[in-house]
Amino acid sequence: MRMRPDLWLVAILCALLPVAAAAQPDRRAMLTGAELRPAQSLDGAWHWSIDPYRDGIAGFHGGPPNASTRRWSDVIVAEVAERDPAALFEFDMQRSPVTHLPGSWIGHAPEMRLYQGLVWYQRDFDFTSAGPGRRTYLRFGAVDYRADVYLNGKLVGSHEGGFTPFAFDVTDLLRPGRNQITVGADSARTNDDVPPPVTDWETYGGITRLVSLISVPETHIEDYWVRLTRDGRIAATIRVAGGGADAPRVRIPALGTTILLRCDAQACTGSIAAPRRLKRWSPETPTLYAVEIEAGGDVIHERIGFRTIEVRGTDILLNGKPIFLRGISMHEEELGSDPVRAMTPAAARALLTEIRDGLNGNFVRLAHYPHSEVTTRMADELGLLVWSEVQVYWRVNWSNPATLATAQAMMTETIQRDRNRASIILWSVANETPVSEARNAFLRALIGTVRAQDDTRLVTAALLSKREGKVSTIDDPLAGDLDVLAINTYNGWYSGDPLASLPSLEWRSESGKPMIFSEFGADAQAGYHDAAPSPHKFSEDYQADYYRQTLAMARRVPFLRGMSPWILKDFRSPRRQHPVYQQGWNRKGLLSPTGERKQAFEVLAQEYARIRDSR
Ligand code: GCB
Repeated sequence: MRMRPDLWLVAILCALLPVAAAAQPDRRAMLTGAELRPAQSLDGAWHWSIDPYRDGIAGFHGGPPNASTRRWSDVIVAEVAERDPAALFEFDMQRSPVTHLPGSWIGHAPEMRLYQGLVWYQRDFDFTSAGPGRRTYLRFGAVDYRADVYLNGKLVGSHEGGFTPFAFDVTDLLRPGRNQITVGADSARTNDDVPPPVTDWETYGGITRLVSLISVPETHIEDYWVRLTRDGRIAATIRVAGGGADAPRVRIPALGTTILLRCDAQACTGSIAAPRRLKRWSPETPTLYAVEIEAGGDVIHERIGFRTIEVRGTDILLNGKPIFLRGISMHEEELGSDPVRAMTPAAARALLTEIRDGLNGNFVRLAHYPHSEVTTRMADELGLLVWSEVQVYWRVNWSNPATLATAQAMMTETIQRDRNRASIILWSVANETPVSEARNAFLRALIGTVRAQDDTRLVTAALLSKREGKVSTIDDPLAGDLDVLAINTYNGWYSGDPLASLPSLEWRSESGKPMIFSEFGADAQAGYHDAAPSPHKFSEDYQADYYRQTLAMARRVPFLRGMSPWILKDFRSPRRQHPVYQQGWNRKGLLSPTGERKQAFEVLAQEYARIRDSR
């Protein structure tokens, strides 16, 4: 039987496709500090169109997509259709609805509220040459979960992960005048992805952080890290792209200090003894220094704080002094009845100020994935210590090397983006992951990734504990690999323990390491008061009493060095469907979605004032 000529063509194209993919230039770049560079913002109005069957990615028999469904084609559909009566298009991005980015698609239209899958975005922009000897990068703060990026009809590259930045060198793809950018954002995930499909938070698919075009000199700073080491030196490491740079250096004008760097094939490094007049960053004095990082003709203007963090026995030492972490956990969700995960500086400031000034806190756990750079920079400025974590949550596919590689890439992108932030003291590799050999090996490899890239911070993970009667122990074999142990515990909420019995619960640990309660909490519907002697679950009274009793328990744990109860604000979670109390929200917030304080807020605030004043 003879094959139809058009199918031959498809077969040949399919055979060539892997070769074409392999021949794609690798345009990826880290571009640390990208948000500090002058940029052409591509935020604002974008067209969007759903593609639930992914017709824009592949034809329905596999193979390349049909021209009639290829959303990323460099055409103006209406013009082509006008000229050619036989032209067939089953999309028209330029006439599709418009939304304002960044922000998840759950806010685009009511029917998008629970959409999971592929959404196409497109916009035009004008570009005038960046000038000779310059490179231009297209940079995204985050696209949740997978992104395929096309410029003027060509695939530029892809990214997976949802919460970390990525940039592509698009110098040779830009044209003077009108350019067209198309992004396929796909939120669907499997157990091979990180996080897996089942979590306890909203997915917030889409382009959720800033999009920009950044032009830099041919020789430019790709990555930099300036920090105070535990032996009292200000050290700098920078990586330069685009050929050798003359005399790379780091200047801190307020200290009258210049660090001259020497380069080898990998990086340029240098250090000096920290000057005596250096004011160390701390929650009480969050001093940030203007720092200029220079290589060749490229300069980055940073603001960096200097502090040390280490562990001695069961103590956590900040700048050499024991510290207790008075914290709270937080999801990336702005205050308001209809959040779309658009974290502006004002939104981050409002949340973090409630922690610092409202709760008398000095610490925030940014759960369960890397939060926006806006938030970590705001924490630097406001003086909040930060726990930063990657979304290795509950059950990912521990035995799949590709899943591990994804988690390692996320960790690397997070560390490279944020290791200049003094506020971040803890990298967390996982949350509530059930113990198994495969899981232990996976997490040990991930801990190795962290330690290889940052020897100035502490490594932790939120672990499960074992309870027998009134005694809880930490029997997780990972404890030996971590600097700080962290425990999520919900006695009195998920267990039937009467609240009055909580203070008599005991905690034991053989590890000799500091422990923090990374979570405890109870749901309360703001405004539901139940003054009965035994208030019901979901009332503010129950939550407040739960806090009183759990805090009484915490006071008796000798090796406890901090806590980040669950959670600052109610957050969207599709698994929470009690029609009276939850309506799609996890109600363990101390604040309602719009920021009203529940009774328990004051209970925790008083405890933190007591701890602060007793030290
Ligand atoms: C946990 C999880 C967190 C959940 C929380 C809860 O242990 O780490 O993601 O939201 O419990 O409310 O059940």
